[in-house]
Amino acid sequence: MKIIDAKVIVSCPGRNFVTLKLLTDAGLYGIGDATLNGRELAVVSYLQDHVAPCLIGRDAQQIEDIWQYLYRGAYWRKGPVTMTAIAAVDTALWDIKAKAAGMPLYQLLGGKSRRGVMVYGHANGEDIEQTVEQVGNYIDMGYKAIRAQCGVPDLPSTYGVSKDKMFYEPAAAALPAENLWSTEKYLNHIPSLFEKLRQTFGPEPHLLHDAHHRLTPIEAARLGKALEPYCLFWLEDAVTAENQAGFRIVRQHTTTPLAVGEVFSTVWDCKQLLEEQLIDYIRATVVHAGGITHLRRIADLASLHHVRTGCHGATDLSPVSMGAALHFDLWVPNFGIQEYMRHTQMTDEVFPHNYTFKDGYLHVGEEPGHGVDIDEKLAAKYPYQRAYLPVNRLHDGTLYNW
Ligand code: EZ4
Ligand code: CO
Repeated sequence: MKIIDAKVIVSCPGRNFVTLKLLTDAGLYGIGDATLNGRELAVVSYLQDHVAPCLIGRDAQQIEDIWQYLYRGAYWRKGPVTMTAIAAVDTALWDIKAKAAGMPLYQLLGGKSRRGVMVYGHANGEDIEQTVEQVGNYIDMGYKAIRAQCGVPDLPSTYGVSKDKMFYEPAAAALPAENLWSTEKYLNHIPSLFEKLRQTFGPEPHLLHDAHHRLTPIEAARLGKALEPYCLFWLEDAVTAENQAGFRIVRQHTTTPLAVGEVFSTVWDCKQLLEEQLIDYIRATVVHAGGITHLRRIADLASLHHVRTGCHGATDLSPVSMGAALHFDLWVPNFGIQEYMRHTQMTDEVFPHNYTFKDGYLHVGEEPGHGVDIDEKLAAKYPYQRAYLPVNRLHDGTLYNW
């Protein structure tokens, strides 16, 4: 079964998505997500100019060989642009293989390990009261797990807090917005949010929080300790992880479970974190960490060290990523949870899919493949619009982590 065409489709149904469609001489095609938020066109060029010419004529069934060919063959290894491009090819090839086998993708991976995929939703508000109300809404919708973020007094904007309660979209400006950040104000405020949430909703709902890479290890240790009475499911991205050893300090001080890895692109980004058991959940995803072929290796290493999966699933990961992730989640033995930020109706229409939400779980359909398609005609109606994530500055103007 030969690959005869590799189409890179760029579309902006409310936000930008890059999608790879691989076509074969058997009439089967596969779809992969290639969206790298704020750097979309770098992956478009990587795929169009450098990957597509090497794929034409290759056997679509040789997923592993093509993965190695693109990873080793580039000579320049790793990095988010490379790994997102490889991921798109890999996801499309798994889609094709599953369609050829006449099976939903999870069957090829080893079948179901669970009845459904527990997901967490995003509750946010300008203040504690609003966030509490939003968490209540998610509980009413059936969610078992909710991430809670809230505005910080004296900071005009805060990560994760949006006007539209169902759809948080940080990449909204044609040039990066400049936000203000204060770790002191944040640390003083956040524990009271979780105190209020536990008072209101009791011990049952899983509560999560994302610090979005803004703390130093010792600050993260303080936050983790302060949150211990409220038994979080996890504290996410407390610290940037280029220096994996930094997590040792956090780990030594707190029993709050730690999650990190949405920006990771290979197993090398988390080797030490996993081997030293410095985290509890690994957030690497299908789309940014080399596809199912590579994510499976990360999950296997994680499982040796008591680390479970918690794949990234924000709106900048297209429904194609979500579909592929759900098949992965259904199989992976050391599954933890899946992030699920709902897409807008406009996005859902461009990417017809068969996954459904019920009682806090997502379920995939039984159709062959990963179950997500792209409506190319509709996609063509929404041309690319340049959009950047914000940057953060401290009060004195110093550029900080967003
Ligand atoms: O800021 O996906 O947990 N989710 C997140 C996301 C990220 C965006 C960046 O593109 O941290 O909201
Ligand atoms: Co995050």
